[in-house]
Amino acid sequence: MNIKDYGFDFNKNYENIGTPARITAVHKGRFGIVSDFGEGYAQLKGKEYYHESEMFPTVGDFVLIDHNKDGDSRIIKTLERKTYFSLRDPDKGRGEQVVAANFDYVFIMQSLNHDFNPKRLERYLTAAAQSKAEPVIVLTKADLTDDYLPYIIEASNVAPGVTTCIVSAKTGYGMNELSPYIQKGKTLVLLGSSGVGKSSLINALAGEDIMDTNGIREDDSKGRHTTTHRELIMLQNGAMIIDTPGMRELGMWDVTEGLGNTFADIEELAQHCRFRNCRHENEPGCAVREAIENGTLDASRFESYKKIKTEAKYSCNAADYRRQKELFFKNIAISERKKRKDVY
Ligand SMILES: Nc1nc2c(ncn2[C@@H]2O[C@H](COP(=O)(O)OP(=O)(O)OP(=O)(O)O)[C@@H](O)[C@H]2O)c(=O)[nH]1
Ligand SMILES: [Mg+2]
Repeated sequence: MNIKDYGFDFNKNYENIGTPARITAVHKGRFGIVSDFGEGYAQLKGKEYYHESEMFPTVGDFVLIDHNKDGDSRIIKTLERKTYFSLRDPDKGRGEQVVAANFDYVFIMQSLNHDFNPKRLERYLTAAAQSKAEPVIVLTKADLTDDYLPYIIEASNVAPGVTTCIVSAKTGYGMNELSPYIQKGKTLVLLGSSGVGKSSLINALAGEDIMDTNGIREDDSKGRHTTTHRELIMLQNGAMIIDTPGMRELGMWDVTEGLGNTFADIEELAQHCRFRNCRHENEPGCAVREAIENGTLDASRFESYKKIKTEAKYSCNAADYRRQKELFFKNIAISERKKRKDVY
């Protein structure tokens, strides 16, 4: 096994710090890893992570470890991320959760039944745009409908220029459309609600049942939250896929940058408003309102933009709040340690 096969391509020589590894799974307090020593488990080295505020690793991260052949290795350092995807962490209230890192493509998945929802698609796209990786819309369970066209039209309205693939893991329909993304050394992350068929897609690509899957509720097509932790899997051809649990709610996190890509048309229009701080409400010379009135901009699309922008603002403030809080407690810990040192 060679860590380069897992996409490790840092130029820097880390030999005197530790062994490079990639995080393949995140469990409670323990991480699945691969390195030149093979597969194993690792835990965080307390000093670096709890006192020197190293970035907590997530699935897909490249890290440096102190290899231990007899038990769990120690993770010393998280290396810089090329791409990452983060959400507001529902367990931590306002905390940020980095869902996955260092992927080349984001598969935004919805199924062609009750799950299809253009508004949700818009929200995922915004977060994907912020990740800096290439988004691909994957509409699953093609075998459940005879007419894909309305879905393709809706998806392309929300995401002009983003590739949409229609697939069925059950019949194999459209699976070859995904091959440009399933390439040796490349990593992709699957995002989508519970039950859309993320794990089933991996099984279909792998040609065997490596992931657990579960039936959805008949009445409303909701999934059963089968996948419970994030995991990176390498396929036979050397492509890597990160499976994620279905997310109940996609919170937005610091998405102001991503907004510009998904709503580029609105941001462009706003440049032509008479006032630079135009709120696009009742101001004279507002190019956005004018576009809505003459029908070139969809009013509901503008509503989504406003809503996401408000959430993003809230999230940015939340990030700031959390940083302040962490700093506060860190300072207390440092002064406590100093006091103890002084006493002894
Ligand atoms: N008809 C049909 N059913 C599918 C297809 N793909 C998956 N399913 C079914 O959808 C259900 C949910 O699939 P999973 O792969 O477990 O969904 P998931 O997105 O991984 O769900 P979570 O792990 O809960 O997030 C299972 O019963 C699958 O058999 C498909 O292409 N067609
Ligand atoms: Mg799953």
